[in-house]
Amino acid sequence: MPAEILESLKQSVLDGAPERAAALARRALELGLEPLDAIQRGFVPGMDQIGEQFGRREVFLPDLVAAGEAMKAAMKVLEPEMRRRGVERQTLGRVVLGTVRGDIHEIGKNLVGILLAANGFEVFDLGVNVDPEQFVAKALQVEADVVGASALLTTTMVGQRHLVEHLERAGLRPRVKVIVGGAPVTRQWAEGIGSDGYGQDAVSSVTLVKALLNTSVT
Ligand code: B1M
Repeated sequence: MPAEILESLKQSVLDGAPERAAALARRALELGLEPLDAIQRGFVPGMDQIGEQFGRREVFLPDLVAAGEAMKAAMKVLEPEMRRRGVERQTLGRVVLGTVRGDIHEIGKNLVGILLAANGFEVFDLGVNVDPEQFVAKALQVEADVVGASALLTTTMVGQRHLVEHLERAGLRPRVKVIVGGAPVTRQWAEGIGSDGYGQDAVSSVTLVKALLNTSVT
């Protein structure tokens, strides 16, 4: 694994440089890096570092915005490649995804969606700032097997609890499974709100959804 390219991917996020991030993502593919490795071992450490700096007030909101833009530019390059490499197969199940109300963080949720799609699930991504009612309406409309809610803020995690409650009221539980994830979310929280599972990261979320739907875990 060429350490320099991973370091430069990370640096492009820290510098909030979307064009450089996209160019480096292309370079990483040319060098034979797996797109997921480029994300998880290059760009995400940059996001984690800028997040920590923001927490310590060493950088400010515009820096966070710029880092997010850089990561999104890189994802635009890597996403089609991940989809292309996903094996074509019959649909394993339907998953409705979104980030809960009041929360506009989308990068982790997008990654979960991309990997689920690449692994044979049909994904309906409602985007960010999604009301529980919207999740329920979409789940009914597409006859979802799983609804997944992302939350990145401690203040918006409660939206995941609301989602479980709304699905129960709509009579969709326990048939429709609920998974939750996001940086502040824990397994304990996931269990406490009555969801069916905690997705720690995008890769384990695929395993989780497969296990919940009793499809073969690969
Ligand atoms: Co924000 N932000 N942010 N931010 N931001 C965090 C989350 C924060 C931890 C930074 C910090 O202070 N250290 C902090 C939250 C503190 C807290 O509540 N615990 C924070 C804050 C405070 C804020 C604002 C309130 C700042 C302000 O305005 N003063 C504001 C809130 C806006 C809002 O939502 N209402 C805000 C805004 C933003 C930007 C818009 C600038 C930008 C988002 C851009 C975008 O998404 N388009 C942003 C960013 C980039 C971050 C950090 C730096 C990075 C998040 C990210 O994309 N990580 C973040 C710090 C951090 O998390 N390290 C931070 C990369 C991504 C791949 O990882 O999202 O964790 P992650 O997803 C992982 C797993 O969590 C999991 O799988 C993913 C892939 O492995 N996962 C799931 C996620 N969702 C899942 C769902 C699942 C399963 C697994 O099933 C459904």
